[in-house]
Amino acid sequence: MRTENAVAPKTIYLKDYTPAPYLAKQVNLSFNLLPGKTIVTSEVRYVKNPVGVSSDLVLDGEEQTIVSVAKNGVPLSDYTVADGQMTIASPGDEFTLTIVSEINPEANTALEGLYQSQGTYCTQCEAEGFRRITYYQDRPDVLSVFTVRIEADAKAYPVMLSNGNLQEEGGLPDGRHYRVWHDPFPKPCYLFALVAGDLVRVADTFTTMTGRNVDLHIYVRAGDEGQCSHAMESLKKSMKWDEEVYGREYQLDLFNIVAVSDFNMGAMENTSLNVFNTALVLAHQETATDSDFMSVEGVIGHEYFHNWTGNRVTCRDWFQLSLKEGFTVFRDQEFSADLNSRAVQRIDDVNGLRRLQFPEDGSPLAHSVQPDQFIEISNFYTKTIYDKGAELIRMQHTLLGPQTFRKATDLYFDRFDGQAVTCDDFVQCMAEASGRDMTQFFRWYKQAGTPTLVASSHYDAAQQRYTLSFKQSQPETPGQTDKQPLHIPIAVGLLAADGREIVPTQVLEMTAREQSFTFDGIAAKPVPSILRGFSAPVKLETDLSDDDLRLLQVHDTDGFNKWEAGQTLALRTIQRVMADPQADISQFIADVGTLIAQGLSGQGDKALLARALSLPMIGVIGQYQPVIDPAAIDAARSSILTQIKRAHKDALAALYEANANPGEFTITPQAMGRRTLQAAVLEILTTTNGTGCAARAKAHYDAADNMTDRVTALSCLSDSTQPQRAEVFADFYTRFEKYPLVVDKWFSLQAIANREQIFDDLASLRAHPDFNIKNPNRVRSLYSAFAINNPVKFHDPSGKGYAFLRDAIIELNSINPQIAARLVTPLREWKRYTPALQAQMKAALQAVLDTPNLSGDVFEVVSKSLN
Ligand code: 0A1
Ligand code: ZN
Repeated sequence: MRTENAVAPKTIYLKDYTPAPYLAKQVNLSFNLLPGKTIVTSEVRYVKNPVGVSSDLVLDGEEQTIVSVAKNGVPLSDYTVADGQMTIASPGDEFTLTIVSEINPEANTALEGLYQSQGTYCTQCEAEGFRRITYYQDRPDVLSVFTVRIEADAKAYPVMLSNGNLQEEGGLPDGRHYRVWHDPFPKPCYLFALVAGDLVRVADTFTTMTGRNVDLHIYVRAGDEGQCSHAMESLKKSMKWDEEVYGREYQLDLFNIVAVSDFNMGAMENTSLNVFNTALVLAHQETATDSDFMSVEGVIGHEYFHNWTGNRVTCRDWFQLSLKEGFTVFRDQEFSADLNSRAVQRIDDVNGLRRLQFPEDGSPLAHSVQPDQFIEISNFYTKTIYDKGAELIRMQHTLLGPQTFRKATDLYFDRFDGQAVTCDDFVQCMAEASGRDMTQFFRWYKQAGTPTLVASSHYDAAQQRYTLSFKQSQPETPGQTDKQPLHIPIAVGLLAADGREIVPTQVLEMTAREQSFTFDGIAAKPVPSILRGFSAPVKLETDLSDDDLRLLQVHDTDGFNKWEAGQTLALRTIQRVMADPQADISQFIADVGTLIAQGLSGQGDKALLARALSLPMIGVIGQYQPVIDPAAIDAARSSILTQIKRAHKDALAALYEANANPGEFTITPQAMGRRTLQAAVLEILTTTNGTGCAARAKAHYDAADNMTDRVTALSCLSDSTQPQRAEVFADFYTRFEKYPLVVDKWFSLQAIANREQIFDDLASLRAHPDFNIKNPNRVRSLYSAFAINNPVKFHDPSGKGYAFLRDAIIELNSINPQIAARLVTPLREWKRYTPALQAQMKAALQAVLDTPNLSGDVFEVVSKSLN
């Protein structure tokens, strides 16, 4: 018996890809789940790959004890095990390999492979978790048919699930039972899943476009079954949407979702057995906010859409991760846009991109959407792979137009169903279906960094000709200094001085470093609306005047750019106040008054108005500063909010009242719009933190009949020094202490407080009996909430914020390396901050790097950050 554990960090390169030496024809797995140890028997029929370049079979395996190895039923000792791999030299053209090994799911705190969450066995195999279950070629281009037998105690584990269809079940001696599952569709091992536990089932059905009935089952812990209806409705909507928009039908007769409390990410698309973080399944008005409801809908959609984009067509290697993730994010964004408000969805998606992906793209960890190298693939589940990847798909959709894009995706699914392919294959389908040359476009996949697009304009009255000129440039990023110009779709419309649209949206295609586009027959100097719908993920700089922006803010027909014009005005105002705290910003304050008046007239979309009334967040503003100083941004932002409140107090109070809770809870876009508008108004009204503010926020809490309103009140009180703060937080805890997802909110809402005693608060939250370092949701609710959503105190000049995070990273390094590595995120952008902050952030990173026994995950992000 031998055990293999630590594996030294090693860089893997895309250029080194070679096909797998052996194909796996059939995989039979058998799990004997016993307390303290699980025995895994894997029997695989291997056939030599005709295009393989080596004749040695190399299997990946970690964190397990090998009990026996046999070839064609005969014990085999002629193998070597080193560095997480078992090598069998030239085993032959076709043979069956049987490996018995022992694993310990109960002791697995990394939550990769087979582990337990509150007594339920579950798996997480993407990206490289399967190797913690058994020795196998753990790579996405080895596809096989899986048959899985599970055996366990019948009382403790009445539910036992795996992928595909139930083939056989029965009782066994000693109170045990077994089930056999068979998935007829070949799949890579990262899509394998197993669940065993004492769970309750919520059931429904869906009839597909060809009239087949699919059973839909959601499994949760007893007591949570009343919180599944939104997830179930979202699943049915997703299945229908994929049929209508992409012509994609579900292929099996059963679709299972299981919710677990301990999960490193949001959810996982294992074929017909999705495993979800409870946070993305459970939703009820009393415990979930509107934004939770939206996330559940989006993520249920996301995982379901992976059935085609990820599972039926999968990735050749992990450098192609965005092939499935970028496309699937684009699909879930469009699904949410179709179901709710397209403009609101786009605003929120772009805000997220700017706040989280742009900083990544400007950091030492900047990487391209199809990276060339990595050490630990789990570090590459990034905003760049997911969200910038989605922008790349969106640009192709824009360039081709919806019909041709659909032709291209049909071609993609037809050609590659059942195969493991590359991003290049995807773009090739776009090229073939449209007859376009996409070679230059592909640079978007290879070049990291957020491009800057500078626009200027010229009007020639004599010729009645308007010219828009653009310059594109790209920053240097690690390992990439010589960037080539990109193919950028720039959606543009023109407005006349009276606000009429004189040229409707056109997509200009920029391919050179500098390029001009002319519009003829333009009778007077127009105002351009540039980059409508945020048609490319760039930083746009224009020569528009404040008056031009004001015109767009009122008249633009593009909902995104209408909002964007207001945000640009707000950004300019914040910059003015940062340069001179006494600056005259009366025009801006008056413009906000116009928006409030518009709200009082009852006109317009409330969700859009709420977003128009919200100043850009500190993280977004920072992206436009050459050197980021969060405290200075916050001071300017607060001063503007105070001026808005002083100038418009009565109108704001009236707008608040006009949008009071009508007493009947729904989650329609209109109802959510009303709540979010009321919240935006309350945020301004409570900005000065006096007794009146606290009383107002407490009244909002007392009147609440749903979690959205409660969270609104708590976030308005969180910075407060008034006595109501403690009262409301205490009441909230007492009411919801039995609901872990709500207790997460209780932690977060305190961690984001911008107030003097925050470091004492953080220490007591860390010491609170409900804090559990092994539960990723709880870790995120304290540490990520603080480090990402409390920029002022995280970047406190004392360095205490960095030290708080540093200690958690070091502690988690040995418990859950994936989560530890993810916590490093806010530190890696250290070079963008003021010199004093930089030095402290760097020191925190160095302290982590100096920690003995650093995991590959943490080593990679910390060492690259310090480069
Ligand atoms: N493919 C999943 C994300 C995912 C990735 C890795 C995981 O392991 C910790 C879990 C989930 C998705 O895109 O939803
Ligand atoms: Zn995904």
